[in-house]
Amino acid sequence: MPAILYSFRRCPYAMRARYTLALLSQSVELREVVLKNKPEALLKLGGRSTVPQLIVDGKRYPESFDIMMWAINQAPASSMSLQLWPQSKVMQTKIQTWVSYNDHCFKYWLDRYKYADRYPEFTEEFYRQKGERFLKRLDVRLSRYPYLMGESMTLADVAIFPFIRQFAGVKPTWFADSNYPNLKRWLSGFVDGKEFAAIMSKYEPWQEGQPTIIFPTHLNS
Ligand SMILES: N[C@@H](CCC(=O)N[C@@H](CS)C(=O)NCC(=O)O)C(=O)O
Repeated sequence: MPAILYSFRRCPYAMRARYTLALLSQSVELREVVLKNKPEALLKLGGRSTVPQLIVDGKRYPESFDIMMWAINQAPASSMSLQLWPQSKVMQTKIQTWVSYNDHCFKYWLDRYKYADRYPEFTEEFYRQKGERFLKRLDVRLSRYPYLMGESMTLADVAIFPFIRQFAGVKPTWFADSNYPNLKRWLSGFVDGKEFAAIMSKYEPWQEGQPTIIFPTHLNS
């Protein structure tokens, strides 16, 4: 039985998980979830019902980064898996530090910028400026290297780009006019690529008993 991935197309956590699975050609059964109407099969697992969630032989991975690591550990040692998750402990710690900053600090301001009307204590511009601190750091880093860790894409890039895409999407004109040339180049490399188009395919919400959808689709044949 394939591993089951509960996913939501537009969720940045789910995007990073799907992107990693696709890069490493790790196949899962994809179950598209509507957050307002989560399927019974997910709810009855109990506890957290956030997406993405991966279920493998009864073992549950409710954190997107753990799903990315599952994909790395499943994949045969290849140039892609070693590139995404280098063996150097120093590099691994650096990747985790960037991802952790994204998830725990940047995401906080991103939510407030995106939904400024729900957080009327401060203005949208205030929230955007808080988020821009991370954009600036990324832009400086990316002025020196094509990717966050250097010459090659790692899990740091894959984990973070969906959140920068979301930030850019709040006010696309503002982002287009902003002075983050390196960040824009890096983001375009992801969102204009064929891998991203492939992981953003649309599926109807999953229903019990429906035909299995294998993801990534290039593993269907
Ligand atoms: N720390 C989790 C966060 C996942 C998360 O918050 N997902 C959102 C969708 S983007 C969600 O499921 N929200 C619905 C809910 O909290 O019930 C991860 O890395 O996977």
